[in-house]
Amino acid sequence: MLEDWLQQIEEASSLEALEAARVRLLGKKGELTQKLKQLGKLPPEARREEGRRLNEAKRALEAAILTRREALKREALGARLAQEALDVTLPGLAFPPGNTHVLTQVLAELVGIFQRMGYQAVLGPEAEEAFYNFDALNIPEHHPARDMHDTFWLTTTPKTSQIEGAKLLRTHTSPIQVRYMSQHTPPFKIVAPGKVFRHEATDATHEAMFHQLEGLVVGDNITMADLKGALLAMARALYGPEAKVNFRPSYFPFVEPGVEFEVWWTNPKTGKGTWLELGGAGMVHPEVFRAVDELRRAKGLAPIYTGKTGFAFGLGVERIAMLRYPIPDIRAFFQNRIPFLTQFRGGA
Ligand code: FA5
Repeated sequence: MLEDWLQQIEEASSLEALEAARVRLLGKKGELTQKLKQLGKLPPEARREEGRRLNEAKRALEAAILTRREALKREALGARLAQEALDVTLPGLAFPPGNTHVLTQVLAELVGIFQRMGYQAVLGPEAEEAFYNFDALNIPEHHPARDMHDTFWLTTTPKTSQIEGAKLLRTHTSPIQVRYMSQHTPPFKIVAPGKVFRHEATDATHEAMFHQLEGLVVGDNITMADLKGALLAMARALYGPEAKVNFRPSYFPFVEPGVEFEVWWTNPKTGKGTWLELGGAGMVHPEVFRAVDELRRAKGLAPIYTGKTGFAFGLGVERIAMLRYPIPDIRAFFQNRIPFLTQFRGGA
């Protein structure tokens, strides 16, 4: 009888089967338990003998179950280890390379074009003082651009830049002109890339946040011809040696004369050409030089800009990228959709 029971335990091929055998033999209604319960029905002599036998059998079974359980656990662990073994010769998981944002690529290309012409790249703050963004650029107090509807103000006292420290998110990169001139001596050539912010409704060609590249050249006898030469060189670098530039009279308070400049762009798909407006430009307004000298005086620096000449330009970077690829909707730049972003892997 015991032999048979021990065999059942030996033959249990899994932890579940072993548990089933334990219940079958030692559980509440198990075979051995039943026999123990029936001891009372035996005559006293036989009861003692049978009781001893059954208790020994019980201990033997319990020991056998414990041993078998350990063996089964070891087996299970061995099987799992074998299954999970690390094959170091398997090929690794593909890790797709990242890439810089298409606008970062275009900005780097633009800055590179001007650096090769001897320009230095500089940066200015995105949270700007109203004085630099407007007043020093000859944009007067009542100008509509200063309205709450057009500008993200960071202080509760908009428009009145007389109030010390009135701040806003810069609406263009032009304040860098004033910041740079107030600390540096001409002649110099600089470009300044960066984000700008306008409180306006967005559509396929307008965003509330976009990028500009500002340019400023100041020296003796700088003329409109120098401005035109610089922008033509940029257009050729961007669109090839056949590129053409056009200047249309326009108005910006901080330049005189002021222009909007366009490049002749041939759509690679249709082969058709059109004039495309890229940005504003012009000769630095004498009022800007005057404001800079006033600022320099206040800082204890020599007022050296009166009588200088210079040109400035500011162009929209999204516009250039949209034409290049082409990208039909400006909002695609900032939606962070992976399929859009990874199209520009070829770049820097
Ligand atoms: C300016 O911001 C002047 N500071 C440019 C300038 C600099 C003129 C130096 C003279 C001298 P404007 O507001 O036109 O100008 O903007 C310049 C370019 O930014 C536009 O030609 C356009 O390409 C781009 N731009 C303007 N508004 C948006 C917008 N909401 N979304 C995307 N691009 C815009």
